[in-house]
Amino acid sequence: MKIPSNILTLIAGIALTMICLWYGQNHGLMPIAASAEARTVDEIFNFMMTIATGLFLLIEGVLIISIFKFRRRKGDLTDGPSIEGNIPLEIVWTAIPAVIVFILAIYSFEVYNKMGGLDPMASHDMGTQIAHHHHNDNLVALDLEGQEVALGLGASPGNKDEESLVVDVNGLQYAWLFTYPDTGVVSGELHVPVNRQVTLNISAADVIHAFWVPQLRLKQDAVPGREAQLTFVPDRVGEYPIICAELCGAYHGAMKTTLFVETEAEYNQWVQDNTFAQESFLDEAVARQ
Ligand SMILES: [Cu+2]
Repeated sequence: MKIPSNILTLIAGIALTMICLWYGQNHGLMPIAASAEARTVDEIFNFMMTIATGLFLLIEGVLIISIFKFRRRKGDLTDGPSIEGNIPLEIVWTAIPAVIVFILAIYSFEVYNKMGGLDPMASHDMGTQIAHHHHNDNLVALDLEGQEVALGLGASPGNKDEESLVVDVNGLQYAWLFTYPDTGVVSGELHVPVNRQVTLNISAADVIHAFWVPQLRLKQDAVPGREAQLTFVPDRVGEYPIICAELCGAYHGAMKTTLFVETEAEYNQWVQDNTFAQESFLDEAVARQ
């Protein structure tokens, strides 16, 4: 019995659809998602993986089938049939990618906008940014004087909560320095409580660095003389690497630290410990003078 080819095509199409829908969710290419923003990014990534898997299997599948099915048989010295193109086919294979690209463009625009990336206020509102960032340490305040611009993801005022935890992040050769304006804590590690919005004001003291946490799916350049922002909601307790993602010098590869997403209690304890440690250090320094 011979199965009609349109039935075979239908079965292949269903199988292909199921495989790419499954693989789009189970590719395992992404690290753990530790923020609400990471989940949004993963949704579009998975969507693209689904489409890419379908296209890959379809094109490679047809190629492999053709290699065997239309190979030159022994003793066959004839030319292949002369085919002069196919207008409907060309319209279809132009229209399908055009539609896919259009959908992806709208979707990614939507995701970027949701994360605050398109906010014009974030990159042009110089006045308020200058006023806002004078609590940076002296070194930076001097560098940034009069020419600060905030840009970056999640910077939209509409996106920002009242109770957002603000941390000033300074990149320098070869370390990250985190200053908590509310409590005065200065640290080489970034500690944040889980499920509370965090706003990072990112700057650089010397050369261009980039603040990157793969588990947040967020990366932001740290540019001398400029102020950039990242706003996110960490929603998974854990320890995640903070990596400098811009070649910044000989020890660029060592410019790493850790983001600690902690429970409220753990975070408060850390703040208390560090406030106490810094106060006693300062007291000692004053006493010595
Ligand atoms: Cu760096």
